[in-house]
Amino acid sequence: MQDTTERIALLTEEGLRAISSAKTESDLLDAKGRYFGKKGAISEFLKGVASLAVEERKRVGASANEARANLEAAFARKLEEIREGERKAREGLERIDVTLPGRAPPLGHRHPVSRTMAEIIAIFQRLGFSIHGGPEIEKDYYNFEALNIPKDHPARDMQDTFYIDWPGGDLVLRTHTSPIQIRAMEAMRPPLRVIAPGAVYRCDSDVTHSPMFHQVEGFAVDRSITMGDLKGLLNEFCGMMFGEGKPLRFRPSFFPFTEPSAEVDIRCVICDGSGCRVCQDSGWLEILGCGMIDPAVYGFVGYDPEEFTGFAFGMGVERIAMLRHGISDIRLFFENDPRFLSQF
Ligand code: 2NL
Repeated sequence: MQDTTERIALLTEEGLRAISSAKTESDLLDAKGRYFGKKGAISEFLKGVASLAVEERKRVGASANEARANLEAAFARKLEEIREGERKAREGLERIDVTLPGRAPPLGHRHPVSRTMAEIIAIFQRLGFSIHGGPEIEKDYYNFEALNIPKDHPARDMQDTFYIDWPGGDLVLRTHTSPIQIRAMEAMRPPLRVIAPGAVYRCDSDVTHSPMFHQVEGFAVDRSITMGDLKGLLNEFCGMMFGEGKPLRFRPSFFPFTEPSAEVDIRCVICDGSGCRVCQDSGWLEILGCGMIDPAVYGFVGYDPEEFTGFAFGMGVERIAMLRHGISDIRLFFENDPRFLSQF
């Protein structure tokens, strides 16, 4: 029976060695299966001692149980050791370096068209003008009729204006911000100095035209306002917008709502007059239209044209932003590509 005890001691020794050399949890479970699991070597060995005498069987059984308990304890210790090792390794990998600088979220800024518009508005505010707004869906009356734009004018064509299909209403998307100014005149008496900024809509789309764009218009009405006041104001505005002393010129033009009318050019911001592609070798860039308010307009708002005179002007904001930054395609403003927008 010495044999039996020796055999158990041998199996225990082998089992302990397998446990101590295990590197992973699965190595460990492997060792358990082989030596002291349900079908392990010790259990198999015990099956073979059923034929022994009772006393003998008790001794062998006790010795086998003790061996199993030792192996279980070694197994539990090793399991904890392996798990602790894995925990440490994971902590090393996942360690957070709190001294690293944080990732700054990319900082946005205002759109170049919004910025240009805000600058134009700020200049006229300093010059004593107050800001007015109005609806973008406008009555035909305010957008055309009260501005002395006749029924057969091309601007009224379906080709040029977005008409709103709405029962009973002669509604359009405003094609300029002038209707804001008609509404202001209707609501208030002179003396008035008003600017009207906002989005406007025209059925037009190419490199220099977008179906939605922005305008700033302005007007002043008082007793004995002259074309001289208009020229002085716009000279001041161009100096503040494009640099003091910027040369400008007035060219005769036509608008249905002003008489006389003029277009204003500034010395080319690219070539300063020597001639380039942007100014088409003229040395000048058109930046706005203006004129003395036509007496017919006063008829619509109930002002006495014998008592009051006034001027008005209008400019496209995108056009001014394009000239200032040398941008050749208006559509870039509305694609919202950060590679474009981040440059301004
Ligand atoms: C342009 C030209 C202009 C006006 C707008 C105006 C408004 C009223 C009465 C008279 Cl209520 N005039 N606005 C006058 C002349 C020119 O705009 O080229 N805009 C982009």
